[in-house]
Amino acid sequence: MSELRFMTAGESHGPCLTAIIEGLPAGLSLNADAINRDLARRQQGYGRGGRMKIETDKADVLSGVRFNETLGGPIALRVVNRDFANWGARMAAFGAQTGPMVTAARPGHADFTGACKYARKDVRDILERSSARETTMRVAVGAICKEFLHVLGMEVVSHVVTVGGVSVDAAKIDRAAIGTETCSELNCYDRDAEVRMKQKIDEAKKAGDTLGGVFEVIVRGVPAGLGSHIQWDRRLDGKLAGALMSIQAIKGVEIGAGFACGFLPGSAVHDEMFLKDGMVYRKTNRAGGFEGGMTNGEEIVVRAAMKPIPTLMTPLHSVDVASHEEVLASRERSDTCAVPAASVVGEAMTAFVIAQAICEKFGADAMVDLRKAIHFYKARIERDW
Ligand code: EPS
Repeated sequence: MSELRFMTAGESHGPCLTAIIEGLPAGLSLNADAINRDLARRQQGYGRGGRMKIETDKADVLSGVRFNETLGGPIALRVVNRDFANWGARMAAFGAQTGPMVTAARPGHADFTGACKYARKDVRDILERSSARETTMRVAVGAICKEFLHVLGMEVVSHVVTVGGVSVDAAKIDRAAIGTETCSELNCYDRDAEVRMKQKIDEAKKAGDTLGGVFEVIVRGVPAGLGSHIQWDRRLDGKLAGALMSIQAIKGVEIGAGFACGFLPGSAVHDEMFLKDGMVYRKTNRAGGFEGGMTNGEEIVVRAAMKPIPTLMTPLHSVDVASHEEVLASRERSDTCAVPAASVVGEAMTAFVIAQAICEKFGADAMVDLRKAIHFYKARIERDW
């Protein structure tokens, strides 16, 4: 069976970013608005830098879709970098190098390791691809996966829970509203905490510093039984954690109660099971929607921690890859805080992993067959558990 997969290409200041997603069934209704809406969400957020004022990311669909429906073939997507107009000579595919080289590595970025590994003397050869601008295409791909999941009754939403050490008060958050309300500037659903988070961002910006944080992704309506306990690489919680960890600047991922599980007894961790009208239900969801590497029918709840962006306007102590001297790290235009943007990328990666698991379990040639397969499966597990 073919697997749902995608790949991206493009440099941050190159002519465009591209992606190919392959393995979605034919007959999925799509429109450009759904993709462009998420692209716009990724560009927003208090604490973002100058680049987002230049770009208005819009996806061109170059293949795989005809008259608003997928054809089953690879879907090729392109987002043009408007900033290329300012970078054409410095980013030319052919010809002699123009413009200054970047040689002072930024601690925490791919600069130093990438320059060593790929034997590059201009750190720009590394930073152009390692930049979080690449996540534009993950979001475009993820928006298509979200549409696919939406027509099957699943919703992928997110919210920011911590920025720069300021955390939301979970008791104040109406969880049902997450993803339905118009997004706030930090994609945060505790307004008081958001005010304090914005103050922290202002302080960091003034100090030439940057801030990280934590976001949470929730998937509603997922059927039980995606993934498998049978083999290590079929455990869906593992795939999800890997997909989130692959997002630029993510340093930690936890599912459900996550790290807190290590501090609590079993009686305070496991979600007890009850019966109503012959159906199993739970009063808690500390497992975050996974048991034995499989979805258990509860909401998927996964959090990711983002480190502060490594480009500091008050630069850190570092080394120069050309002169081999100690220097201050290079400064590039960048963001003070990009956690809200990362939360949109988190939705995209989560949507991709769940869509992949759906295609694997139910087949992915035609939407009509897939819908029926899910319908019969759900009816069976409700009846014959
Ligand atoms: C980004 C585009 C980049 C940065 C940021 C994310 O634009 P530029 O480098 O032209 O200012 O704003 O990149 C990084 C955080 C990074 O580490 O490279 C974007 O589109 O998200």
